[in-house]
Amino acid sequence: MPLIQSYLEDSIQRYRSTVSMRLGHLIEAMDYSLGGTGKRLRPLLVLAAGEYLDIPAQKIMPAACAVEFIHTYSLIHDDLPAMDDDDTRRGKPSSHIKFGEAVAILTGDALLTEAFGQMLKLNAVGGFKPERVLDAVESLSYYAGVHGLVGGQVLDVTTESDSYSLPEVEYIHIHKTGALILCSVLIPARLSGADQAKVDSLRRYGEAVGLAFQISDDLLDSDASIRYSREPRSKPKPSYTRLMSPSEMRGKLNALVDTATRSLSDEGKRAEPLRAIAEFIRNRKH
Ligand code: GRG
Repeated sequence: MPLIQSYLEDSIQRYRSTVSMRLGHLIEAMDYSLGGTGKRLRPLLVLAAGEYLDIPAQKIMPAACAVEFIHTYSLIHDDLPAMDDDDTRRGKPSSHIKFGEAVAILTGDALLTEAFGQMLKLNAVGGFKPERVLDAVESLSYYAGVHGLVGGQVLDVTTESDSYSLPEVEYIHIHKTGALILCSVLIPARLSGADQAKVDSLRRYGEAVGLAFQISDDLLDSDASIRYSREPRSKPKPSYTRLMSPSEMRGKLNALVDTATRSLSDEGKRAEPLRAIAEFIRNRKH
């Protein structure tokens, strides 16, 4: 965590020292939204998958930073009045409350764009071959874009139903929440050219913890099933809470975490950070 924090701070400092002073408020807004109570789950997954594949953390920090940039942009945009309309995020006023909607939208845009700039540093910082970096960039654009995060969010905000089915809810969550989590463990695999068995185990792990994380989020959020933002207020939103009792959700969460840890069962000590993250998701209180 201190490694991730200091890499993010250094990156912000580099933007600050290289842009015109007239853009200081953009960098301040990027810094502001990256800060606060963020758990850094996705960059931690990048480093943990790196450990699993024997990649030193220092070499993949730009990828860890890139997934946190994309996650943070998605939070900023999700909080906007046109989407979830949330006034607070990471324990403080949301970006659009603090900086206004236009700057918040552009701050999200900047983080999304700069995420790909960070990925391109993997050659110079990590010594990864350009073709491996391109493989990793391909994964990031796939899972952050139409086939992943953005696609899932579009379905989340445009699907209106009083009775979501379980497949509908899972489809949205696998894309909106799960895709970037899965991508975080696949990027190190693409960078290192890992063998198929390792890629398969990371994929099974990433898919399971991605969905487990959403269920844990719904369990912690007593308002998970209600859409407050748009009129009419209190519309149902796609959530496990509408379809399962808390104990059924807990059972599914446990099964997914077990699947995740089982997928790493032959891997010994190198898999410990990934196992610890899966257990954190099982037991999280925040
Ligand atoms: C705007 C394209 C776009 C996507 C938005 C992030 C998102 C998609 C929606 C947020 C709604 C939400 C609460 C989803 C549940 C899962 C989730 C992404 C929770 C927030 O992630 P954490 O808990 O946040 O990892 P921190 O702040 O700890 O990084």
